[in-house]
Amino acid sequence: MKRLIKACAVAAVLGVAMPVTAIMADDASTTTQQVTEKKVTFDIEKMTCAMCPITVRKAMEKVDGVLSVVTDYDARTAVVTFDPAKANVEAIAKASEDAGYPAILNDSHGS
Ligand SMILES: [Cu+2]
Repeated sequence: MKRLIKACAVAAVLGVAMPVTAIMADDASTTTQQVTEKKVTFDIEKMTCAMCPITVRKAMEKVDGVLSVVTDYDARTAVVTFDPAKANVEAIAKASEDAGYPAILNDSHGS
């Protein structure tokens, strides 16, 4: 009796695990195909008033290949989405620095 129950439990685990694996693999391939843009977060410590994030955003948006800039004044961050074929982290950080706001790449947010 006990053996039967064990076999059922194994089958149940396999039955659950297999579809999950399939879904994960599907997600991964979808993500890989869509990597035509990159998203990075910069820490911009010098943002000291409500106007600063706007200045930073405008400076970063001028960089060719930058698709979107979302600045967060409270967190002192700028989340930048860009086309890696046209723009790069260095160019975006420099644009911000030139505007008076040195931007430091924040890796902890992932990409
Ligand atoms: Cu300001």
